[in-house]
Amino acid sequence: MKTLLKLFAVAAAFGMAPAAASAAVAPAPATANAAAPAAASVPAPPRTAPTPGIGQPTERIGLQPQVSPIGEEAAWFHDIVLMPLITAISLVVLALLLIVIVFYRRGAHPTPSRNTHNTTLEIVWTLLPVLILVAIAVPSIRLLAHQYNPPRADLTVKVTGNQWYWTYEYPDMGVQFDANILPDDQALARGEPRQLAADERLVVPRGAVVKVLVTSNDVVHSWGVPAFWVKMDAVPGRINETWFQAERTGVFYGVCYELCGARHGYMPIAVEVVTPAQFRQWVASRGGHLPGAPPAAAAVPAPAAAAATPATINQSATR
Ligand SMILES: [Cu+2]
Repeated sequence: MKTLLKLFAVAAAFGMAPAAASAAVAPAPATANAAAPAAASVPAPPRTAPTPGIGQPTERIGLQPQVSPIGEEAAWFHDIVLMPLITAISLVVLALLLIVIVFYRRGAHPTPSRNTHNTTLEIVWTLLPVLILVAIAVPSIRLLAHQYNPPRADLTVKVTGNQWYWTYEYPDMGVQFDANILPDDQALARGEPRQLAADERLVVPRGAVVKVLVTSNDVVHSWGVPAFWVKMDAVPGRINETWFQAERTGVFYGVCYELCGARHGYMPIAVEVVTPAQFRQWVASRGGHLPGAPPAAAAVPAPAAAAATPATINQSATR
């Protein structure tokens, strides 16, 4: 008995019994120690999977579903104003042609009219096209005005075209990376469309007004995303500006829209729209910092970073 007690005391002194007990209850201490250095670098939020039929071309006829206010206005202009008008004009012209072909052919109408002037008719066919053009001009110019009068930007992104990949930079956040096309097998393995998937995505928060500065390092490229109704030439030696505001989360694809060389068709654009919290986590995972926050914020886990930073991003999220 004495020896047993002695043995137990020795074991306790070496911390064997408590250690075994805690290991049995919770293996956490060991993993916690291992995870401690990793906590400094924030893990990236999980990659969003694309939504079928959204943000990528499908077999449907018409524009891609629009997810920005400008896109919705432009789609309305296209679907409600332009397409019906074009269809109506085409049908009227076709009907006039058919009437002439059927009723005014030589067989049916052997003696042609000698009339050369008809004032009423001339006024009508001059005035009618003018009125139609004015009717188109009003929503058209209004759309242009909205496009070129952006709201205050919540976020600035610089996009640089290269032969044949894109460089993305968040100048206010200290984040920069290149985006290359994903090979077909990798794209399909990730559930992404081939030729449109990129190894790196431009990540932006939902609802934020994103100012996009577009330039090029070599030849003229063009950066655009159809679902946002945004497209801008990337011209070497010049910085063009455009903007978009994505109203829903998801992945939205585009391509280079300017013939720029042999691999022009292989520089896709993938934009991932995430929630503001996920965006903060993503910025931290890239070692970046939100505007106004010290660069050290990169070392702070996401929830703390979220609490510490004012809501400079995505103030217009409620729109
Ligand atoms: Cu290009």
